Amino acid sequence: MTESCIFCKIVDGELPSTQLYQDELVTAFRDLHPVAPTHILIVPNAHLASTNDLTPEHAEAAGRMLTLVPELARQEDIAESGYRLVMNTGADGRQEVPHMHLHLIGGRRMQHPLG
Ligand code: DGP
Repeated sequence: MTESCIFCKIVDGELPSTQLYQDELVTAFRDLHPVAPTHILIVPNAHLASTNDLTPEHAEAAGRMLTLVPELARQEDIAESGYRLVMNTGADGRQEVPHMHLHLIGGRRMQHPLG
């Protein structure tokens, strides 16, 4: 846990969130500023600033973040209609919170193309 990190605090329950899932590796909760009817953030419980910090030892947590997606998508009833997965990294990627996270966004038709 990094003391000042808001997502670490959410993982630890020190900050409130609408939590949808938690296990020993990952936590999923609703985004505070949703851009679509479904907007969920999936984070590793252990602090990683961004995808730049990923190493092979994080493979299980990173894999869990992805394999959780279809379960959440079915719960949100967007598995069939579709959704977008986004991971922003660094300034050019417009990452605002420096704890790696995967956005699961759905419930409306996305803009195309990316960018
Ligand atoms: P990004 O730009 O990829 O770093 O996205 C950060 C997201 O985190 C953004 O969509 C808003 C969300 N967010 C920021 N602070 C909080 C918070 O305190 N609680 C929750 N649930 N979401 C937050």
